[in-house]
Amino acid sequence: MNGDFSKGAPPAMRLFYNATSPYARIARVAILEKGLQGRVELVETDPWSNPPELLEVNPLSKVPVLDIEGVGPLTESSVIAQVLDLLSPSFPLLPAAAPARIDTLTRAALAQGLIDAAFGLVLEGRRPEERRWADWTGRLTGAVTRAIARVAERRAPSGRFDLGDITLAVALSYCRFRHPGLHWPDDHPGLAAWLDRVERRPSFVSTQP
Ligand SMILES: N[C@@H](CCC(=O)N[C@@H](CS)C(=O)NCC(=O)O)C(=O)O
Repeated sequence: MNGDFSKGAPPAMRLFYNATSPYARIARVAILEKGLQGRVELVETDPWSNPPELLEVNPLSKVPVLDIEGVGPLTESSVIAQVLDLLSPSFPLLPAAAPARIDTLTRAALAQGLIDAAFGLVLEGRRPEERRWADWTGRLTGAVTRAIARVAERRAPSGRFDLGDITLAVALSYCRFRHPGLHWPDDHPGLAAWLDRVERRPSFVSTQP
């Protein structure tokens, strides 16, 4: 495995993605913000149908997968974003050193958990009505509501647009897209206005579900 990206042009890559996947959107936004789109072939796929070309790079049949020439396939959106950050010095997604790096990773982790809960709610809603588990739906809704309240209350502008911000904006955008009945934009207008601004970035416009 050749993982030394310090010399020469970034390697050729393929990104397996699905247009509505928030996890894949993190990788797509990261690629665009870092200006790496010229090195990445986008492969749209449906993970739910176990396509052989996806299974070859990810036995879990999940997106995103970033297949890097000379390195191999990477899974997990946050791992993909962190490796993309190593490929080019432009637009750093993560500060180099603690404590700023810890802050970015902590904010990205909470936002990732928000996506997990919001995505879990979508999956629960796809079950036949009689098989839905109200307690579980309530637990996930509580997690979504509390996580959004926490970021609204504690989010201080970091002065940069980093992986924590990208993951949070993808998470909130996904909540607005999949759960329009949740009234967090009314409860936290400052956060909703921030999301409106982020959604005008070209990287968000072109990856809208
Ligand atoms: N923790 C993973 C989650 C990836 C994930 O669950 N992706 C969904 C699409 S939104 C998927 O491919 N699901 C197919 C499945 O679970 O079988 C990440 O951050 O990349």
